[in-house]
Amino acid sequence: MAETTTGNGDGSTTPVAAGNRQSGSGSPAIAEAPREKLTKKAITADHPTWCPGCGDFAVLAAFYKFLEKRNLEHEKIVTLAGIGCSSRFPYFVNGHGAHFIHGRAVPLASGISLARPDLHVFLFGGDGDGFSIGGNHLDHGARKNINMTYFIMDNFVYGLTKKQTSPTSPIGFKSKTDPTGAIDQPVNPMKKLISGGATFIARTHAANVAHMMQLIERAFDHQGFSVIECLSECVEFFPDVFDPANPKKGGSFEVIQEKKWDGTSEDELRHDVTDEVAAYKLATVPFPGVFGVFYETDRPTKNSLEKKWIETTREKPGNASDLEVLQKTFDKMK
Ligand SMILES: Cc1ncc(C[n+]2csc(CCOP(=O)(O)OP(=O)(O)O)c2C)c(N)n1
Ligand code: SF4
Ligand SMILES: [Mg+2]
Repeated sequence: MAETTTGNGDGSTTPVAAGNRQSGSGSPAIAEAPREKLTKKAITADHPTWCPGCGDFAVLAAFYKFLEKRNLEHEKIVTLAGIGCSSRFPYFVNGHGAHFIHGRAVPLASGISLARPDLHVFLFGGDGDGFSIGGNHLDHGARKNINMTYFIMDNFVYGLTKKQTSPTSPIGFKSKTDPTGAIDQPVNPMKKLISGGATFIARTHAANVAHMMQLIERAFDHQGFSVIECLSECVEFFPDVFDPANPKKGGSFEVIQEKKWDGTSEDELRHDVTDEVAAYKLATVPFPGVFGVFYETDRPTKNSLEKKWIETTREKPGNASDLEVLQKTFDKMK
């Protein structure tokens, strides 16, 4: 979870105890007005423009539930996205947010997360946005372990642009770009994320709101680059593709049994979420695969490493101002 900090006006932040904020230098502390509980009404913005029945509605509903449950500071909620039907998400959340360039949501979110580590940065988007045009950015956000929670709504198709083959479309899928059926090997999101270096990797389904909620909470509580792939049906351009994974349509929804470390013989068969190779093996289970947390590890975030680096850089010239540090750096280049 993000630590509570206050801006120092120079781009840096200082941790403050909740309810102990100062109104300005030299002025007495002003008691904070009690916060009203965050309600669904307060966080709802425009009425979603998705097609009736689109899986993305359920993701939004789960996100509203999560925000209400965790009662986050309203002004610290940031929702960001690239372009796509799923990427329209920030329009529907009343908070800070941006609907950015197709595939460039991770760099945008990275800048915001690094500049304002006190904010809760949530990123939303589709399989095309995340694994195709944004695939390279996804890898670098993951390896740098930049603190954010990324929800990829995977419908195996480009929905907004009306049915082109996406990087997760199965072989044989007929679309406007593959009228005779897709021939290319699809991306395996779990494998890509594991090898990319993401530190929290999970998989869920939009038909299972309770499961989505559990995973959003765990991803949010994780420090670092946390990603959830959520199968979310495009009822318009790829209907029923998730039936085998949708309990509401009679499909199976096999949840990963995580190790409890209770020393029992059953536990030996359970999944160790810190075991990268075991996570990779789970990712090879054929469609519909398994659902839950594949991998989770603790690694320093870029946010924390960069903070330390900035502090030592400032300390060296005797806690000089940012401008003085910059000037000294330029002087050295002369
Ligand atoms: C640079 C750029 N290339 C292509 C497009 C066209 N475009 C917009 S959304 C999109 C794909 C959306 O697919 P996905 O990310 O899976 O989201 P979905 O609509 O399925 O939720 C494409 C190709 C664009 N807007 N910008
Ligand atoms: S086109 Fe598909 S993904 Fe887009 S809103 Fe409609 S059902 Fe959802
Ligand atoms: Mg898509």
